[in-house]
Amino acid sequence: MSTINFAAREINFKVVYYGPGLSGKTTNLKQIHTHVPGESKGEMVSLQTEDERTLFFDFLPLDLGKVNGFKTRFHLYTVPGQVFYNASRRLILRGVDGVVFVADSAPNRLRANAESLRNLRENLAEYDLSLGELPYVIQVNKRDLPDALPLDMVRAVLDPAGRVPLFEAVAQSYQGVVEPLKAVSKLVLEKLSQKA
Ligand SMILES: Nc1nc2c(ncn2[C@@H]2O[C@H](COP(=O)(O)OP(=O)(O)OP(=O)(O)O)[C@@H](O)[C@H]2O)c(=O)[nH]1
Ligand SMILES: [Mg+2]
Repeated sequence: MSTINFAAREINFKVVYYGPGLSGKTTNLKQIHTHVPGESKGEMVSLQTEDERTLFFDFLPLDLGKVNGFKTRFHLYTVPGQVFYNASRRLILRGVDGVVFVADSAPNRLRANAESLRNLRENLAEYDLSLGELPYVIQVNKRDLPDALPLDMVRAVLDPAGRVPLFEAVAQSYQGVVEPLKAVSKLVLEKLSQKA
């Protein structure tokens, strides 16, 4: 749910990077943080385990320009992908405006992708939200893996109807990182203007 601060002429949005463990959600935020110019970004906060798995979330605030004189501030979050952190995942989805689903191209993660998507739907339902009504894009990450699954196979599992914008990525090389963020933020802004 976007919040508007009229005094500061600022609109805040929340975008959540969701997906199975180790699919590359944190890597997306790190890469964005590395490449975005200093004046557009705030501090990145990462709460992680000793082995760099996300424990609660990562957070990165980004300014993505002005709309009708209002500064648009996007709050990017990742969820912890490990199955047993579902309470955190659900909490992080509170007030979400848009979702980037980060899928893993590794053959042995096809099922984990599908399970994470099912878990996302379930957790959204707790807030009476559904993917059909939410700005939502898919990033198929780790396209550099020599045994990466064919894109069509990943799509068949995650979006059989072919309705969701889908982007290939090698997040650790910053390939395909900006496109899904741009696409989801555009959808979020469009949705806001429809409401206005
Ligand atoms: N080959 C390959 N490895 C990647 C890519 N992107 C990320 N990785 C690696 O995948 C591993 C997991 O990346 P993270 O970004 O920590 O994954 P995560 O989704 O945040 O994992 P959780 O926090 O446990 O949910 C790291 O070793 C990354 O370097 C990619 O495009 N290709
Ligand atoms: Mg992580």
